[in-house]
Amino acid sequence: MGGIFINQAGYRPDSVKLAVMPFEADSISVVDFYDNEIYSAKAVLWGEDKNSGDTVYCADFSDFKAVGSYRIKYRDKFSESFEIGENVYSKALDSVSKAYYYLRCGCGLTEKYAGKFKHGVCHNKRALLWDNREVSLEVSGGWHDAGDYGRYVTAGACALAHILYGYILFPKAFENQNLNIPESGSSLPDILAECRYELDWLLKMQAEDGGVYHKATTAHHAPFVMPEDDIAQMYVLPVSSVATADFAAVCALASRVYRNFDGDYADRLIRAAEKSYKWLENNPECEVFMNPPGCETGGYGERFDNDNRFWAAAELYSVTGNEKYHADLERQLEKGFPLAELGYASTGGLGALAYVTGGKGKAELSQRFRKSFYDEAERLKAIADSCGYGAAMEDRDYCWGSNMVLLKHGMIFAIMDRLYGEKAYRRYAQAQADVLFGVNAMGISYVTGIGGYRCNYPHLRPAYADGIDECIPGMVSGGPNRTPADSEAKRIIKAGTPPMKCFADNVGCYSLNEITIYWNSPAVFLLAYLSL
Ligand code: 9MR
Ligand code: ZN
Repeated sequence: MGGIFINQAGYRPDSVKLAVMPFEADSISVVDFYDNEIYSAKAVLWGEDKNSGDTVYCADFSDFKAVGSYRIKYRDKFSESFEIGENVYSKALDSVSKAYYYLRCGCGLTEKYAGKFKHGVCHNKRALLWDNREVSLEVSGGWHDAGDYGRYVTAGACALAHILYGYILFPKAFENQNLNIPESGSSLPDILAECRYELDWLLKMQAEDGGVYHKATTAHHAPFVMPEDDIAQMYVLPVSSVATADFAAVCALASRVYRNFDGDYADRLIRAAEKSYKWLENNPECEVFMNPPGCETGGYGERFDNDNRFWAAAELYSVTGNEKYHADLERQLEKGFPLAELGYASTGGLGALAYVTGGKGKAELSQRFRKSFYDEAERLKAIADSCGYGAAMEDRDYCWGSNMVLLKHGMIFAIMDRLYGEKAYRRYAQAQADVLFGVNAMGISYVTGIGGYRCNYPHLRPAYADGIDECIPGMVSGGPNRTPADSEAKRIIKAGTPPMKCFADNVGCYSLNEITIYWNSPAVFLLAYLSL
């Protein structure tokens, strides 16, 4: 890791470029492949950084713009190597996008598309309804959620939302993508073909009456075996109102996006969304999901569904313009929830995005959503300014999956620029990507396959069971967690460790180093923005 921290995914020629050092330095130089010093910049004391406990020095080498491959040097210390080039973020975008192909369930991964990470067909047997074992359902397909082989509706909807809103806002970033997936070369952009794989599974999770089953998993997490070797019985767990609302929202969103490519598919999606919305109307009470006794896979528990119902109403309004949905979303808004949250557990910001990208919004509400994004961006900017590494992360943000928080904050900055022309936030969006790719107190790139010093041993079953030392690329690790929750992490992370250092690239540490589809997806969004 060298001790000089830079963005190991690289920089575009015009990017802001900062090297950060947790030691005293008064200058740095940029060196080429032969270690010739070809540029130098001043390093200055930034100060004490609270979340890392480091005394941090910074050097700004933004004015160095020559395309090429370099390292940063100070005396006998070097950074990892990095590139300067126009396409560095499109390459990173391709990598985090391709990750979804590697997570496909219900099919085999062939050598043609997966290379050495190929594997056999998995999880394609019929699943039993948890509550009535006489009924079996065909729910194969979709993406494995994470390090485990479960498939969860709210998690899937959240991942799809980040990617599809990213597509709506930055279509050009995806135009020439070649992900080398079976659908490559069709009329559909590769990213949309990949998302369709998940959407087709989601559609199977809708019950006859429009309610949507919460998840399809085995009763317990599989041991660390390849997906095709996980042959335990699969179950479909009960309907929840959060899953149903998220399903309605994301199917409506997808109908907007796929309309331009495949009218029949778009029709199918909007019909499915409307059917689930009817279920929500008929079931106004919040039906939370809790694991029934005997089922120990992820719960994705949420206590309220107003934000989910709001998102569904906002998306259906954006697609149909039907005033009924507008009245509903206004009614949900009265319940009060954050309007700039973009996660699976709090979807108010996704509803706001649905509304403002739909083009049908009313001025007063559009203003309100703009203000909520703006207030959040200003709050986060102040936090980033008070971090030596530029992370818009408070102490409490270093939770399970903290890289999702980091990237969602990057999304807020990107939204401010893209939707409202507030260009000054770009450097803050860039800074969150810098942190992800190495400008952090561990000096590590949290994305597998990217950077010389990077995560390589995430809690990801096939990555372990395949016996290949090199990890499947493009996977975003959960990141530092100041309250380690698994026994391995509790053993490794000593009490009093600063939040930004509560991390270990260790396969056993699922509360620090797992991967999930909804930690990759905000990276898709942010990198799409940064690539343009
Ligand atoms: O991402 C989830 C995290 O926010 C929770 O704190 C954690 C404990 O409930 O669960 C995480 O979700 C896991 C899910 O339940 C099952 N698949 C793997 C997910 C990532 O660890
Ligand atoms: Zn599978």
